[in-house]
Amino acid sequence: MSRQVQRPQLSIVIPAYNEEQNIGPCLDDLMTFLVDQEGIDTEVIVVNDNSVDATESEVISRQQRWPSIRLVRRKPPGGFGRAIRTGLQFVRGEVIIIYMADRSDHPRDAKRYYDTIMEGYDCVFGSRFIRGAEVNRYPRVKLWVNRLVNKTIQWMFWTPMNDLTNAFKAYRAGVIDLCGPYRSCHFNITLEMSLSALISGFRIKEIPIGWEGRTWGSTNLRMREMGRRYLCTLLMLFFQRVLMSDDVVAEGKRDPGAAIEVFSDPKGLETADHT
Ligand SMILES: Nc1nc2c(ncn2[C@@H]2O[C@H](COP(=O)(O)OP(=O)(O)OP(=O)(O)O)[C@@H](O)[C@H]2O)c(=O)[nH]1
Ligand SMILES: [Mg+2]
Repeated sequence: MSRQVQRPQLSIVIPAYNEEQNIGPCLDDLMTFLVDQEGIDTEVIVVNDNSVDATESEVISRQQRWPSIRLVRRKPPGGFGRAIRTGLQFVRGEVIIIYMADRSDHPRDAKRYYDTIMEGYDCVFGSRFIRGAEVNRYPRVKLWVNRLVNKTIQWMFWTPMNDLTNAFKAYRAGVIDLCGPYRSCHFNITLEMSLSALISGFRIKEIPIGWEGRTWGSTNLRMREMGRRYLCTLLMLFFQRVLMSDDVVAEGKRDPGAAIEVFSDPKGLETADHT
């Protein structure tokens, strides 16, 4: 007898690397609020990338209380983008949120994302830099680089959205299917996901969010190593937008079941089957 897996309302992908002190409270806060309090049928997929600490056991210890917490272990090579891409292969929900393990994001914003998608939007992009946002402990140099990069993106893509490099965003599952498969291996996936949805013409809402700088552990984002990767992704999408936006928009609207294989049977009659 085949086991029917019911589709959860919401899938949350959490990449985690050496977050033993953060991942437990992160899951507790998220599940207590979304599942126990708000009653949203939520699955969480934690993607552990060769952590050398107790990240995995912290996740496993929460699975008895919340069986919809799933743990995915990747083989090397690691990388933020690779972890998100792996997580996206496991999701089953209609709405997908990318969420950080270091407790920088707020569960209440995840709920607001979910509600906004339910209103009819395809994507929700949180911004830490619009009225109503609340940001604490943002490292100064990083903030300066962030503002410069996002200003450049606004100018290149002619968009008012001003925090496209932040990973914490929500997408309807269909958007991920139509814009993917993604190729970025590192933090540049944040741009690949957000900008490809933007240039494909999906309905996106930007809302203010809260953000907390980490209080335990160390950053995995090495700005010097990431610069060339961000630049490459940015230029690729910029040229797609400038030189072939008609194709990009058409791809975003395509019907995934549009191709059929045609067979001819022995009687000479043609039959068709969906691929
Ligand atoms: N699986 C996996 N997760 C990662 C990897 N790199 C980062 N992460 C996770 O991705 C999230 C964001 O990484 P951070 O190191 O916090 O990067 P950041 O937010 O730019 O840096 P901070 O200012 O320190 O917060 C965290 O939950 C990390 O545990 C990786 O290579 N693999
Ligand atoms: Mg962080």
